Amino acid sequence: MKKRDRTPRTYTRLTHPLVRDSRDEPFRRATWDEALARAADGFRRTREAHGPDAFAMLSCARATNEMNYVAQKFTRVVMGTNNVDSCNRTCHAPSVAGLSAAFGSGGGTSSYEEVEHTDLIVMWGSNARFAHPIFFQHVLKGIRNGARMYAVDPRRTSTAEWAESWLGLNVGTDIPLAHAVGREIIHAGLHNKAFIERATTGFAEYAELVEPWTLSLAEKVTGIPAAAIRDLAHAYATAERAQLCWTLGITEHHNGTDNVRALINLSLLTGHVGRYGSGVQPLRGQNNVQGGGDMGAIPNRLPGFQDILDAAHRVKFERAWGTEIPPRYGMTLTDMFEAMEHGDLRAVYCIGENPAQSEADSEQAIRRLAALDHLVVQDIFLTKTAEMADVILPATAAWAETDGTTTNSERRVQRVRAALTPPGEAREDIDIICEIAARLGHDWKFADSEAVWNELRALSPGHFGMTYDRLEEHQGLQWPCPDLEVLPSSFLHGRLWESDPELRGRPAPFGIVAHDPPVDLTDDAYPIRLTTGRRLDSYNTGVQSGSFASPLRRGEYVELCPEDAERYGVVVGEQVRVSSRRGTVVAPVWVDPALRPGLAFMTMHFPDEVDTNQLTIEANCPIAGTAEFKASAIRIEKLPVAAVRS
Ligand SMILES: Nc1nc2c(c(=O)[nH]1)N[C@H]1C(S)=C(S)[C@@H](COP(=O)(O)OP(=O)(O)OC[C@H]3O[C@@H](n4cnc5c(=O)[nH]c(N)nc54)[C@H](O)[C@@H]3O)O[C@H]1N2
Ligand SMILES: Nc1nc2c(c(=O)[nH]1)N[C@H]1C(S)=C(S)[C@@H](COP(=O)(O)OP(=O)(O)OC[C@H]3O[C@@H](n4cnc5c(=O)[nH]c(N)nc54)[C@H](O)[C@@H]3O)O[C@H]1N2
Ligand SMILES: [Mo]
Repeated sequence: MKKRDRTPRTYTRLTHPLVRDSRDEPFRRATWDEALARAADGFRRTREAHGPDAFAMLSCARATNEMNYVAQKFTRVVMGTNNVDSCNRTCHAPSVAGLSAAFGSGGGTSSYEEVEHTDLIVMWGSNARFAHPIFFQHVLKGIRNGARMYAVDPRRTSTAEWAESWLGLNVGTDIPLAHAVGREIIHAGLHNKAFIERATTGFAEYAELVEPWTLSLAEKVTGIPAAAIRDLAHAYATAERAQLCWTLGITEHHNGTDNVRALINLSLLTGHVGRYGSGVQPLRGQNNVQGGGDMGAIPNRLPGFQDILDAAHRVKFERAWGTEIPPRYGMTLTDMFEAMEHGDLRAVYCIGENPAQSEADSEQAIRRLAALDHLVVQDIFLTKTAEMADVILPATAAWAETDGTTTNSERRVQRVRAALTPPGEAREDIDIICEIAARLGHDWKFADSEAVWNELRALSPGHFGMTYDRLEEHQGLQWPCPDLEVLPSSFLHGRLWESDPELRGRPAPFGIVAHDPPVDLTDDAYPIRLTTGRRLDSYNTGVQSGSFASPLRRGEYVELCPEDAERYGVVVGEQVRVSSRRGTVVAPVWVDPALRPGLAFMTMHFPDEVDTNQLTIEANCPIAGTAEFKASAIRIEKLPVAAVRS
């Protein structure tokens, strides 16, 4: 077995542009002028030889709204394609798709503060204590104010420790659980008949759909005792106000959008939406992943979440930008990797994403990236993806070195400001994109980030009322904010409660979705269910957190419950071989009673030491394109003593 270097890799900031003439050569330092010209030339050549759709942009969910606006404008105006996407695809795209289908808008319905003033909080597939610690402070205040909390998670997480009841379900059985909760509510006569009648459609079909999901059948499929399911149903239906929050435990499945619909159904059944203190909340991942989508850095929406297929929207942007916009959706991140496989995608401009380590089945992802004709990476660190590039452009860090705005999960747009001096020759993301645009014949004059924001405001009605001055004055504003005087409501869809049908608008349809177990089945060869996720002390692919030297830094482990550790005869710290149908990694064991027999947990935080995504399966949600990071089948083997020593 190959000897492994386990010393943490150190990431230092990129300080000057790097280029190389061929992929076998090392990078050499270049002037900005040379690097920008090379980046632009490659894009021009690709477009001339293979057409606009051979290009794709990955836009940074950590950078500002203004940067995301400019990145999607570059894609649509300079390159002539809608192929722009970001890590939203790996994460909450199912939430956006599910919320849009139900309510016509992809945003979470409530504000953070509302969990402080609610009666019941359900944390469903969300470990907010680790992954959303600021939101979790509001949850704790809610609990102190008397709210009850339920947690639905295969692991007894740090979040679940705070709950009155933990429902430890089998991975991928959220639809059976949600349907059983729905059925129980209907059978107990606790559904909100007036709200259902007035504000929803499809109830009869929904009632029929959930009818087979008795408590005892759901207990068999989910592994949760029937009494606990019944208790959740009654608590949710009888609460005066209730907040249903979910994250990746729901979305990172091959049927993520269906999972989201199944949860939204419960809010429609009980009327827990569109009122202060009652709503549905996907807690978004990156600091500005909500804003990136709002700015149009997604393949199906123009800025302001305006549908590309709607001719009126296109015409508005075509006039403003002086260009034609292709009247079709572009490629999602998932489609892009598929298109690389077939040679249809030839050039990628990757800004602040690390797909070589964050995509499911990373060996396959790396092979596909390597086949590109032209890869430009613009980042603050030399990532694994950057190492594969032709041109590397050093950017400033949006959260500390750049002016602009970002938008959080409660749709609040807030100002960020440059507080630190960027290292070396690093330049702002927006400047770099504009320099490349200029070399391709588009000379945009943005004096500063506010000029970009004002262009967006003029084109997106929901942002029009948010001038920089007003954002400053109110410490951020939530969209939709169409008016320069009136302050926006803190929650969405109050309209559903209006008695006048005109004001009420489109009713919310129940989602008719069926249980569909994980694609990667466990069997005798791969008997363990692996789920992957996060820890409090590290961040995503570890680029921004992996290199810190601290006693808290544990590095990667494969976590097992005590019973399984005993069954495999392994102890804490012992190296094991972990294999899936895609690949094999070696990792030390951690034993944690928060897990249940047959379940293992790993993170994505230390891919330079243990590349967990070699194990995960690229089985995607057909609606949202999100991969099933939460359910792989693995086998664990003790290593022979000699292998451990090497
Ligand atoms: N400290 C820290 N915070 C972060 C990040 C980080 O890397 N580190 N990353 C940010 C990003 S990009 C995101 S998207 C968010 C993600 O935030 P979360 O989604 O809360 O984080 P995860 O740990 O990926 O997954 C949440 C939970 O889903 C559970 N789960 C797994 N399978 C299932 C299932 O089938 N059903 C249910 N109900 N639950 C299941 C897991 O056990 C896990 O506890 O965090 C953000 N915040
Ligand atoms: N196994 C497994 N894999 C997963 C997941 C999982 O739960 N399990 N979760 C998925 C999810 S939810 C996500 S969001 C993805 C995350 O996947 P990625 O977004 O690919 O990974 P990050 O590590 O967050 O990469 C962020 C990059 O942005 C750069 N950056 C930060 N700020 C700036 C800036 O201002 N400008 C520029 N130009 N660059 C900047 C950082 O240096 C870093 O290289 O991973 C996905 N992969
Ligand atoms: Mo994410």
